[in-house]
Amino acid sequence: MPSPAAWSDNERRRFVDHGVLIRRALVHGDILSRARDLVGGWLNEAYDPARLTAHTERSFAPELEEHPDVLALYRRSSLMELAEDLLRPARTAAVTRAQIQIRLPHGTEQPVKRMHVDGVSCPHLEPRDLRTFTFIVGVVLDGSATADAGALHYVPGGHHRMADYFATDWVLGQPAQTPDDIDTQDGTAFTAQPGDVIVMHHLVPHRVGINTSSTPRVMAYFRVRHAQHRDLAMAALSNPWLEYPALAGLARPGTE
Ligand SMILES: O=C(O)CCC(=O)C(=O)O
Repeated sequence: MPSPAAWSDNERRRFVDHGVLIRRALVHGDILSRARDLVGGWLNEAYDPARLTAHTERSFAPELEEHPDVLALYRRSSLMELAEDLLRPARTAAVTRAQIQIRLPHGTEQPVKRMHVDGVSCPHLEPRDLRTFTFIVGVVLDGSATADAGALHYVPGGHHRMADYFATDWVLGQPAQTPDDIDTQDGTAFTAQPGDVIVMHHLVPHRVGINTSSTPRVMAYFRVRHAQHRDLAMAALSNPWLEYPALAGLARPGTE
């Protein structure tokens, strides 16, 4: 049984191969319910439908991004320790804000998100802006039990393909977010219950679709950066293990 705040050798190897790790029911009790109630309250009382596209591109409930009860999902569960463990012996930069993403029940004109890698060629950024990070941690707060209920879909192992793409076919400033062979994939749905957690390498392409259920799917995301990410960001696009000193040796020869 792995320690709740450390990754087992098998999990590390799986992260190197698939770029994704999942821990079920990692966040629970008051930590989960306080954050869920805060976001639920915002959705009922403060959400302005005129801002749907902006919220979908950036974050819902921007007023709550730095709220202690939202940050507690990361800081007061074992997530912060797990995040630090993945980069050890490198240090992580402090995580000071959350992104809240809600997929509203079908019938709302919410834009879908095609396959992309965060912070590169985003529609809401200047093409030459890079807003990358090392990996993302997502916590399900509500909904998302099935694939068509607005689940996050990711391409397992897609970080290898994206690193190759960034090394060979891509230039900073171009509008295309992913190569065609990634863009046309459905991806694997992160079918999950509240409290389940996904840890995903920054280079893993992902998308979200419509939510055909009657319940909003609510997730809180935390972007984790290597302490020197600003200097490493460009090179890390084509070298997935540059920021993970302990994982570089586990990568399969020829995949990077
Ligand atoms: O809604 C989600 O779960 C994912 C959103 C997403 O891919 C993003 O904000 O870049």
